Amino acid sequence: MLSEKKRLWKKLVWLHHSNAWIFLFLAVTGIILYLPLLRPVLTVVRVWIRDVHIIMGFLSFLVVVLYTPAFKKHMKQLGKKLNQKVNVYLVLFILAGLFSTGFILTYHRQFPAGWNSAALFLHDLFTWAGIPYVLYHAVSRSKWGKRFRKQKENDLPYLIEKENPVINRRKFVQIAGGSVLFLVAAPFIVKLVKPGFVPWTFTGSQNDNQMLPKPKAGYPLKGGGGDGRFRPYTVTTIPSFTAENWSFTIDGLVERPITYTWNQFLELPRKVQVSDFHCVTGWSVNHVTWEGIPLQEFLDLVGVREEATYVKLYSGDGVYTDSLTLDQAAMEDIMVALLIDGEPINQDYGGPVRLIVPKMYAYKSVKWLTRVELIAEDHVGYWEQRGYSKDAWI
Ligand SMILES: Nc1nc2c(c(=O)[nH]1)N[C@H]1C(S)=C(S)[C@@H](COP(=O)(O)O)O[C@H]1N2
Ligand SMILES: [Mo]
Repeated sequence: MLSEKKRLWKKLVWLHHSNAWIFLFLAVTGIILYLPLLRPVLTVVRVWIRDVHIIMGFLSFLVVVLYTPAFKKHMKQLGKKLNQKVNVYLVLFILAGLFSTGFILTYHRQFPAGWNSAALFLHDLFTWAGIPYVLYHAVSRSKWGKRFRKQKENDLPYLIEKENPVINRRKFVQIAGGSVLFLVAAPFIVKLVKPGFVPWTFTGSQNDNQMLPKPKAGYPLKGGGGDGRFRPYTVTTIPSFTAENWSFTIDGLVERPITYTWNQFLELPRKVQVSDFHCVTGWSVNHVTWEGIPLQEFLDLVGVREEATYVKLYSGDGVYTDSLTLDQAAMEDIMVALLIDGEPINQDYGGPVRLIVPKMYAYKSVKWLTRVELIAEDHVGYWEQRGYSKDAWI
């Protein structure tokens, strides 16, 4: 009887601690993916971190599925009271919330539109509720556990923990605390290495661009304003532009390459459209009103040569690029946008001028667009080189 109890408890302890480590790993990688401050510095490993996060999420789900029946049996054996169960059910609820929303985010192409945003919101919520709760659980149990164990020298859990040195709550708390501290400090450490990097400017909307005269909206706010919040992404420090140093070029395999100054660019006739904006990581902003020039109008103007099959899109940040086939580029809702919801596009949202490709994930929507080059062979874009699919269709 005792050995059966002991085996069960050992199994539980093992599952519990595996899950604690997996949870810590998920929390750290999740925060890394979330923190706007870290977006510009982790670009090389970002997709890799996301994939490992997803795999570990599935693994943790397995562990919980294994844990639950063993736990039930254990509770029965020890005749534990309900208040101790409530604790566990709360943890299971948080984990279930994280699993289900994580699953929807991973497979959001298979779910109805709008689910991804809701899932992301809840995933964030469960994370911010779950991490403090689990940390509290670990810390409080470690103090309480020490006292408790001294009193009950012949308590079975105590005996097994003593036998099994892998299980060390204090070590867990140390590593968890260390990771959180490290994540908080990371942007500032990066600042030491990359002097141009300003950690505290990546959270809000900022505008150091000096684009004068300011573009004025030529149309009323058709969409009524975007619904949702953009999460500003950049793989470099946010570039800033002035009317003097900014220009816009269409060249490559064309008959008449052209470069516009800011003043010339403002003279171009603009159109307005309302479209949804989807990031492949799960967030969306719906019915945004964009005002600008359809990409196709530039292509018609310069005369695309026969050898050209792709357009390569360059960001003025000097690093980010992407591409479209000529057929894709002909979609009439692809816009070289100047205004968002009736206002000039802010610097951190890609202003003065960004591309938008509403039918594709937003990594195609190159921010700070300054050059469109017609090329003969495919170009693999920045995120596509780092793991995003060439197929960006939503
Ligand atoms: N130059 C540049 N353009 C970019 C990116 C970037 O990092 N640099 N990120 C892309 C991705 S993945 C997304 S989701 C959107 C984000 O737009 P936002 O920063 O305005 O929210 O911009 C796209 N265009
Ligand atoms: Mo994105």
